[in-house]
Amino acid sequence: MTLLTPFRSSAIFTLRRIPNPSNRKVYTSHHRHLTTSTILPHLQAPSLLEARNPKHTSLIASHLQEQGILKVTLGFNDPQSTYLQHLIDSLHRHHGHKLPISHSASRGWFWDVRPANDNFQTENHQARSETMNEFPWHTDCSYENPTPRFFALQVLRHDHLGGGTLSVTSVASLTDILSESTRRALQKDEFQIHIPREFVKKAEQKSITGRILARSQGQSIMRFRQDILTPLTEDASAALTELNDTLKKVRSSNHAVHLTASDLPTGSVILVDNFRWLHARNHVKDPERHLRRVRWDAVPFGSDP
Ligand SMILES: O=C(O)CCC(=O)C(=O)O
Ligand SMILES: [Fe+2]
Repeated sequence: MTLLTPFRSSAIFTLRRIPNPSNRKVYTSHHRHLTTSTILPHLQAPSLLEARNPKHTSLIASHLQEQGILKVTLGFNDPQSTYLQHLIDSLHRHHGHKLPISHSASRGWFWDVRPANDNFQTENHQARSETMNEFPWHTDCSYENPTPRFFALQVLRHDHLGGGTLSVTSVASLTDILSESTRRALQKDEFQIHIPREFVKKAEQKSITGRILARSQGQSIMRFRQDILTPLTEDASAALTELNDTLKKVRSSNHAVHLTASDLPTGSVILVDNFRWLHARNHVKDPERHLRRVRWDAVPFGSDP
């Protein structure tokens, strides 16, 4: 059985104040009282069978389409991420999502986000997701085109020492507070996006050039990671400065949702539209914190006006 329950946690007050990115009604009739404010949809998956249950997978697909973010609580142990494997396969078969790209033959679709001192998942290279560092606001794989539209994080062990809080902010609310000239400049192909060394696939291609902000299906979408961006014009540079200044303020504003370990405890999964939400995490304190990540449905950025 799939239950649609409001997100009950200490974060609910903050969550209620987040504008709905799609500005559309998000709940069915008996939940209509919730439509004026967006909260993180929360589903239960009592067993692995839910990942192939048409009702459950359709709800997931529609929440990803509408709010672009949701949480699922797994009612069973899933150390191999079989729920996400089956779920993404169902989204592919029945809802048109493209399958993930494998990281490697042995690890397949999945990547472990976990502090590591050795045994890195890329040979001889520690990825930033293998550190305890804070990650500033970003979208995943902004240097890739096509770019994965969705990602999910399964919490295998939450941070037991109070670190590793995941924050999210919607592109819709972010663009609302940017000036018109900045919005316009961010939509021009005047940004060089450097491909981090460990992700360069063709030696001759070390960067891509394009826009940071675009429209897709009537909504604002973004790809962004500050440390790999070079503006190519003065307008682009001024726009990037305004965007960075705005993002600095967002963390402590009511535009950001902060998901602590009590919001995303061990056994939860968060699924996110990587084009309509930016995310960040603060410093990890628990060296045993362990998330598993998967990204799927790679599509060209901004090709669908
Ligand atoms: O550790 C987290 O909470 C988020 C990790 C992340 O953003 C990433 O691996 O891209
Ligand atoms: Fe990320």
